Amino acid sequence: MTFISGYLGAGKTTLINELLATADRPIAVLVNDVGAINIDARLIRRRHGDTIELTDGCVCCSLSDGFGAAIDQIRARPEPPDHLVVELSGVADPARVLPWSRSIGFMLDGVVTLVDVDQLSERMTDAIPAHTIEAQVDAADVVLLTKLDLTDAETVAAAKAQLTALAPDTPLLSEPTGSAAAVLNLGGRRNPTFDALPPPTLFDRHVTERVAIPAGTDRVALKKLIDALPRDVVRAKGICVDDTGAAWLAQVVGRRRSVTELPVAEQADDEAATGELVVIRLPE
Ligand SMILES: Nc1nc2c(ncn2[C@@H]2O[C@H](COP(=O)(O)OP(=O)(O)OP(=O)(O)O)[C@@H](O)[C@H]2O)c(=O)[nH]1
Ligand SMILES: [Mg+2]
Ligand SMILES: [Zn+2]
Repeated sequence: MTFISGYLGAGKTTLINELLATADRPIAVLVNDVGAINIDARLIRRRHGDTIELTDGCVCCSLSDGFGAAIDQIRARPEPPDHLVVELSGVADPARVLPWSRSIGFMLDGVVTLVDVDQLSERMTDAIPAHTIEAQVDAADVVLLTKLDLTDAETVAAAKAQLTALAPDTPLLSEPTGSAAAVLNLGGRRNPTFDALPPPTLFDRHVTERVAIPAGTDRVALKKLIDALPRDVVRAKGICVDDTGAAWLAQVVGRRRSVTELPVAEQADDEAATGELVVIRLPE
């Protein structure tokens, strides 16, 4: 079992899709998305059938029954996968889910924490994301730096210094290619202790909202909609289908806001996953 952790929008789903594209053996994926709609499960499932979702809450705070049931379901398969990759929610503390890796039939391969170097310094100025990121880095066997293409060498060096100060003995990976291969088969936990469970109270303090995307919204209108979201929004995502049948994916990660087309061939038929933005803010 491999846990992929990292703050909201750090690039977890992107990494898992990369990893599945190059996998040479059966991998099952369990995806926890805090919103009421599991956009990530959809984005993974359209390329890879074997995806289980945990939706509407954080697995480390409130969805542990669901996690247990998913593990039972995977174990009971006639041909169980070689590897289970778990995408934790962006607000999860990996230390709170580690004990699940001792479920019968599983062993822990490692905790990989992604850090968006492009927005690390902004995130660390607010106590809620800062505590979340610190806990995630603290629990990591490996820290993978992401968004290297969006930033400069100076920012990367500052991020590395900040992360090294938080976790001096944890390897930092900053290779833009081959990351997927580098994060599986860590061969067990670097530090095999399972500390007492930290309290959940620190983590799930983000505010999650749903914003309807009006029928007929096209690319331009969707971009306008996300550009109008308040600046305290740390994460938003959603899919809509316009009048021509084209599907658009909106992605907000802090100050970065984009709309991209979902290729028709990759469109799932689950209508339920469209027409709404999941918006996550910090409390006032
Ligand atoms: N430029 C750039 N964009 C990236 C990189 N990794 C991820 N992204 C983009 O960042 C946005 C968020 O990526 P996701 O993979 O959905 O992030 P996540 O950690 O799964 O997000 P949550 O599950 O919502 O916490 C998307 O628009 C990605 O295309 C990267 O290395 N470089
Ligand atoms: Mg994701
Ligand atoms: Zn949680």
